[in-house]
Formats: sequence, structure tokens, C-alpha cells
Amino acid sequence: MKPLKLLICGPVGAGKTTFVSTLSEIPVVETDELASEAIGKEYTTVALDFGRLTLDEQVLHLFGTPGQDRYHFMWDVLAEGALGLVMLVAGDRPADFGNARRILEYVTSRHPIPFVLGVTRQDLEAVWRPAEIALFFGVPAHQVVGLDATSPTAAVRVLAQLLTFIRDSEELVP
Ligand SMILES: Nc1nc2c(ncn2[C@@H]2O[C@H](COP(=O)(O)OP(=O)(O)OP(=O)(O)O)[C@@H](O)[C@H]2O)c(=O)[nH]1
Ligand SMILES: [Mg+2]
Repeated sequence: MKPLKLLICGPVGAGKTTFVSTLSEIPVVETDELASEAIGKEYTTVALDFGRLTLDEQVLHLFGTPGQDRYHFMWDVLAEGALGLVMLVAGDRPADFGNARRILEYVTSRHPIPFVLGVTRQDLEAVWRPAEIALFFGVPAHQVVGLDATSPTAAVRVLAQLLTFIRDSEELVP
């Protein structure tokens, strides 16, 4: 089986680098640098995160994107050849939801690939839940999954959901 390329998108601080690091069975290629402007955290991804894992004998290549708009040219570069998308949004940052929706529309309009929407920070108390996010984004509820991006079990569940979508959509192709 050929490795399957998956793209991880989302706003700054959604948990993309964390998600790739939690899942990868090899040391992650990270490009986090000191943020040059106030973005609410010290380090930010400037090019990509790359990780790899094997799930059900399928090798997955995970490409995390930078969240900052200034690096948005990387979204298209990294999306090339991707067969699925994990769109992450932090459940405790409603101020970022509009931007997350914009990123999702940008990526899926240019690269119409199956996606799941992962709502991170479900380990915290005051967070939006997947069902609420599904309504806000206008995405079917079964396509939205809550997770703690630091939890391997939760992160694998998101990927398993995405793989199911990818397989279902391949079956639809005549
Ligand atoms: N409690 C909790 N913390 C999380 C979760 N996901 C990410 N974090 C934390 O949130 C912070 C930001 O996460 P990153 O993975 O750097 O976010 P990012 O999406 O890669 O951000 P950029 O690269 O700047 O776009 C880190 O301190 C993580 O440990 C989660 O599900 N729960
Ligand atoms: Mg990052």
C-alpha cells in the first residue's frame, strides 16, 4: 500500500503541531520559531510539521501547516497530493471560529478532499463541543470529532474517522 498523505490545517494555536507530535512514530520534523508578533504563544510553525504513523497497515504521512496567514502559500504547497484533511479548531477560542471556517473553505475549494473537523481542548471545561461546532460550521455532525490533541487515543480516533471517510468517498467514485 502506498503511503497516504494527510493534511492538518487550522488557525494559530489549534493544536496542529501537537496533533502531529502526538501521533508520529518518528521524530517530527518541526519548523517552529519564535513568533515575531503577539499571537498568544511564544512559538509558531513557519513552514510545516511532518510526522509518520502506521494505522491498520496503512502508512500515513502527516503534514501540519502553519496557522498564520502570512505563511498561507504553504497551505497549497503542502496540500499537493493530499488525500484527506484534518481541520483543527480550538474549542475554547470562539474568536478563531470565523478564521477557521475561512481556512476550511479556502483549502477545500482548491483541494476538494474528504475532511474531518477536530475540536481540540476537550480536556478543558469551558469549551465548545463538537455538536455546537458542527452547527456553526454547517458541517454534518458525524464529520466533527472532539479531542485532546495531546492524547494518542483521541488523536488516532480522529484519523480513523478520516480514513473511513476517505474509503467511503473512494467507493463513490465510479
Ligand atoms: N489542554 C490542551 N492543550 C492543547 C491541546 N492542543 C494543543 N494544546 C496546546 O496548545 C498550544 C498550541 O498548540 P500548537 O500545537 O503549537 O498549535 P498550532 O496549531 O501548531 O499553532 P501554529 O503552528 O502557531 O499555527 C500548545 O501549548 C499545546 O500544548 C488540547 O487538545 N488540549
Ligand atoms: Mg504549529
